[in-house]
Amino acid sequence: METQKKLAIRSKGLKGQIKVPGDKSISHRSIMFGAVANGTTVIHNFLKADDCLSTMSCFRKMGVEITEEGGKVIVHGNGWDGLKEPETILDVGNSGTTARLMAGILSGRPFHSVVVGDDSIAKRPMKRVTDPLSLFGADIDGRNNGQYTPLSIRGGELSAVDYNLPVASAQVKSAMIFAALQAEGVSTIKEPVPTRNHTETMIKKFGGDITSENREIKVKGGQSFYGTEIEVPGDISSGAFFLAAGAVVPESKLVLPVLGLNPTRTGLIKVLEEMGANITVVLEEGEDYEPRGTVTIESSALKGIEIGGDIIPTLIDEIPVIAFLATQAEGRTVIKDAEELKVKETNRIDAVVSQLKILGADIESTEDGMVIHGPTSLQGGTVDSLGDHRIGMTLAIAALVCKDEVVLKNAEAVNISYPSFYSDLDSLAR
Ligand code: SPQ
Repeated sequence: METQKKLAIRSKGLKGQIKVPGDKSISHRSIMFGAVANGTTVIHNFLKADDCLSTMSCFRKMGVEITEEGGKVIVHGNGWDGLKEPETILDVGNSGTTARLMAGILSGRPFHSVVVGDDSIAKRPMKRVTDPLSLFGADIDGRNNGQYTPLSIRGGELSAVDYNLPVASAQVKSAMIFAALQAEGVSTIKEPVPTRNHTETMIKKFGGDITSENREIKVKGGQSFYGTEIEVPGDISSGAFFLAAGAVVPESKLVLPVLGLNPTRTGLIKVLEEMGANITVVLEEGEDYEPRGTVTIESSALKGIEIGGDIIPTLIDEIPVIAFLATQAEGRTVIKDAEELKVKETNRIDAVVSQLKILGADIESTEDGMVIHGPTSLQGGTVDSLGDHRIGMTLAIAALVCKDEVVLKNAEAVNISYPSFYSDLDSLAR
C-alpha cells in the first residue's frame, strides 16, 4: 500500500543512543550459507526487513526449514543436496542481492527454478551474473537474452573458471563464489576494485576455505559447510542516516553501538572525517569475523570534498545521504566514478538529484555522479522515495533541517531494509 508521510522537522539537538537493526548483506548471506551447511545455524540480530524475508521465503520454497525462537532465526541445513526443486517461482521481491547470489547457488543444483522479482528488479541488469555463471557451465537464461528477470536456471555440474569481473560488484563476485564452491577445480575471480567481502568472511565462519590477495580470489570447489552461530552487527548503511543527521542538525550528539565496521563498508566514515565531522570510532576487541564497534557523532561545520575511485564501492549505498550532507557543507562536493548508482533500486543519480532539488538543493547530475554546492538552506515540499528505501530515508533526514513542511510519498519503501526507521528517528527527535 502506498503511504504518504509528513516528515519531522528538527532544527536542533538530536541526542541519544541508537542501535540500528542487523546488517542486510550479512543477514542474506547467513540464511544462504545456513541453508547449504550441514546442521543448525543460529542467527542473532537477523534483519527482519522485506529484502531478507524474501531470501528466507525463497529458501523455504526449496525445502529448507527455517524457524524462529525468541528473536533468533534458526536455519536447519542439510548440505547442498538439502535444497530441493521449488514447486513454484522464487520471488525475490525488491532484493537484487537475493536474485544474484541465489542464481549462483542454483547454478550448481540439479533442478529447474525460475527467479522473479518486482518491477524494479525487472529493470536491474542480470547479464552481469548470467554471463559468468554460463562460463561455469550453468544452464541459465533470462528475458531479453539473459539481461533481465525472470531468470530460468537448470543447475548441474560446473567446472572452475578464471574470470576478471568487468564491474566492481559484490553481488556478481558472490554469485560466482557460490558457483565456484560447487564446481570441479579451483576458480580464480579478479575484482577491478575491492568490494564488500561478507561472502568471503562467512565462508570461513562456516568452516570453508577461500583466499583473497591483491584483488584475486581463489575458491576450491566441492566444499561443505557446517552450521554455526552468527551475531549480525548493526547495518552501517542504516546507521548512515543517523550519522548524517548527527553531523548536520545543530547541537546533536548520537551514539551508535554495535555497528558493523568491516573496512569494505566504512567509506562513509572516511568521508565524514574528511568533511570535518566530529566523529569517533571505537572498535570492539576480539570479534572474529565481522568487525564492529561504537561510533559517536556530534554536529560540526562541514566542508565540500571530492569523492571517487576505489572508495566508491565502500560507500555505494550511502551516496544518496552523502549528497544530502554535501548540501549542508561549505563549498563544492564532487561525487564521481559512481555510475553503478544508475542500476540500483532506482537510478539513484537521477532520484537523489531530482528529489533534493525539490527541497532547494544546488545539485546537478553528471555522467558518473553529481556535483553539489553548499551550504543551502533547504525549504519544504512534496518529495517521493520513488519506491527506493535509501532515497526515502535520505529525504527523511533532509527534512530535519528544512524550513517548511516536507511530505514524503511512497514512504513505506523503508520497509525494504529498515522497517522501524521512522519510529527510531522519532525517538531521537522528541
Ligand atoms: O540487494 P540490493 O537491492 O541490490 O541492495 C542494495 C541496497 O541499497 O540495499 C543496492 F541497491 O545494496 C547492495 C549493494 O549496492 C547490496 C550488496 C550485497 O549485499 O552484496 C552489494 C551492493 O551491490 P553491488 O551491485 O555493488 O554488488
